[in-house]
Amino acid sequence: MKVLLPVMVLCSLAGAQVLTIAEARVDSDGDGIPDLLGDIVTISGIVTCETTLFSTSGYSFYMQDASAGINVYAYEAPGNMVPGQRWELTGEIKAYNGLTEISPGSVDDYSYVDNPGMPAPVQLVRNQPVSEPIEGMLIAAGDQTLVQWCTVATSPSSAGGGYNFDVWNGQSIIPVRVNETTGIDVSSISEGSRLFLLGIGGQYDSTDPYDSGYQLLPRYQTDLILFNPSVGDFFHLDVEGNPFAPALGETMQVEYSGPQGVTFNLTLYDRAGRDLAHLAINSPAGDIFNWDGRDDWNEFLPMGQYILLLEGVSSDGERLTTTETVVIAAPLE
Ligand SMILES: [Ca+2]
Ligand SMILES: [Ca+2]
Repeated sequence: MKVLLPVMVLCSLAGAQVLTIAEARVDSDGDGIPDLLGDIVTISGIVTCETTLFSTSGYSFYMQDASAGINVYAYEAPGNMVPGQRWELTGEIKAYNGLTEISPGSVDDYSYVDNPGMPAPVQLVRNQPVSEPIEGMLIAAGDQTLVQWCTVATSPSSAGGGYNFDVWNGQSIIPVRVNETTGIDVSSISEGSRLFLLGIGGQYDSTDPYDSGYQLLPRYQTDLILFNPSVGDFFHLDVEGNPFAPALGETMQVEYSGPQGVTFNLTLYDRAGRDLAHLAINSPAGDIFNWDGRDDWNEFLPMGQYILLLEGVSSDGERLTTTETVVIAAPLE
């Protein structure tokens, strides 16, 4: 049964009912198509990028309120609209390859509200992908305060007027779509690069039921922060975030290094002395990385106590070793 929403009755130029953006983009039947498709609605939200940033002609940008975000796709937009401002606008709800849009007809459909500044990004937790509820919102992938970066899984490749690459957020892949119109230079990014990213949650899924193809859309060069940690040149092994529960997606940060010319082996042993995970093999340099608690067979290790052994061998054969105890914990109920 189709329920007639009161908004369609009340919606008029004088005092249109303002929907939250979540209400405007609601998909209660879960078919990947906004339930209000084709309806004219009024929303109020903060603009999170320049109005022409994602378009080659016309306007394509994003707005969000506390509830959700949405793409604004239009042939007209006010020239004085800038990121951080809140505007109210009226337009038709549309969908394009899974991306929910609102499409105002003319500049008369926009009105300035106030200037609260840019909203804080939605911070993805470790292993969290981009998904429908955060589509259209400003998102941070990789957490600078926790020093948990994303690792580039595939080097950028040129595609459809821009670049695509994937990053790992823990164990989840996040496709990153760099639009040519943003002018972002990806030449310093390659497989293995460590990144903290900001961007808008987007979707490009050409097939029903429109439940995949979520991506991150960086806006500016400064939305891609390369992380090149310094690990020093003294022989050391440090672990942080120990004990940890890999079953909850927790990771342990491991840092090791030593003087120039030393090659490193980093190996995890159980208490019976079996080597289970080779985390560095003849590595010519130190490193800092997040370990997800998997062994060489890509299986999560059972809870218990383990020994992490760092061996360094200098060019003249001198051998250095140090160890850390690692505890894999069970998830708390
Ligand atoms: Ca629907
Ligand atoms: Ca969608």
